[in-house]
Amino acid sequence: MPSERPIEPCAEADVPRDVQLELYRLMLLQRLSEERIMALYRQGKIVGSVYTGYLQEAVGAAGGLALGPDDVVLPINREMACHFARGVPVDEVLGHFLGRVTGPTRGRDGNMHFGYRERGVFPLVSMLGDLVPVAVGAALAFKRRGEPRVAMTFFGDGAFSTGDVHEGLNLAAVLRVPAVFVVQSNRYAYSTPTERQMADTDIARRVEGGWGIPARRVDGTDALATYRVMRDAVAAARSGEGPHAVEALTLRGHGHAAHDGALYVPDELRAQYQDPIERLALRLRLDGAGDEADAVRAAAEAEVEAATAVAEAAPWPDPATITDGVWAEPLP
Ligand SMILES: Cc1ncc(C[n+]2csc(CCOP(=O)(O)OP(=O)(O)O)c2C)c(N)n1
Repeated sequence: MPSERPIEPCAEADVPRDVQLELYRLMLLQRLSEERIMALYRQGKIVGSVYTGYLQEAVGAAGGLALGPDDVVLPINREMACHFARGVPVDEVLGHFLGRVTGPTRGRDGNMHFGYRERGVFPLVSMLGDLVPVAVGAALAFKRRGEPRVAMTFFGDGAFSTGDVHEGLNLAAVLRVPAVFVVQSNRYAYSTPTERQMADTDIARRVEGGWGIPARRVDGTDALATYRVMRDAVAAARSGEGPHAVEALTLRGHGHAAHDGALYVPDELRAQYQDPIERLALRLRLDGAGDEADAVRAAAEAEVEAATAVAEAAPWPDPATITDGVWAEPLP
């Protein structure tokens, strides 16, 4: 459970009301979809394991929303809201987890390893940090073609300790590509606290000092503040100022995955982090948009409910198609 303290609203910010409501909607879609996925997992309907972005929803929502329609995004497993920001239907995501043919991998995976090429969403690979060089490659292509497009990717504090991240950041800085790197500093990598896996936990300062990439730290539980920082980073990258980075300070609200009760997270630490969805809801209410926020919540609940029914009714893949999509050319 997050903090028992009275909810602190998001700080007032220069973010249009419709964008605030869209941030709220995207965070809710992630929260409600993941709650549903956890329930289906516990019912034995989803195999493997389940990872959530509980308490981190603002980061993926803000990043996804800060991008333009021609940009590309490379989310990992804590940023489901990014997919929704790109218009991915909820029933397809749920169908994917349930292994149904209607999901983006047509039943070949039941985890976050999926993308939507036509929507500019690159699929997750599980090797920590490996999406960073891929994002740099995409951004380099945009730069070489003279296209005003941006690539954004996400990684955790644990991934920040891998070599690929550093090679990717170095290349991005040298080539001044239009990329935005978002670090989800959520205090833990599995059960290892950040301060036990790196001597200097100020990742933004290290990115800026080490590679000369402008980097901003932001409270990742404040969706409006996070959105503003993302929006500025995307605009700067797009206008030819080279790569930018954002370090979002959050707490991984659940365990690493469904099997992990996160009993190693002390209550005092949990008390420092509030629910980003409740923080934005309170800001909207204080600003006189409580009814609109309630309507957004009701619509999101109805959407996830309906999407669950669609996904559970969807067919399984035909075993005869098992090799479809595995090779570029079908074998004779
Ligand atoms: C290169 C590599 N090493 C180890 C792992 C195993 N592994 C998966 S997730 C994880 C911890 C990730 O921590 P972090 O990057 O902070 O992300 P979080 O899970 O906290 O969101 C580890 C060590 C991996 N997937 N890839």
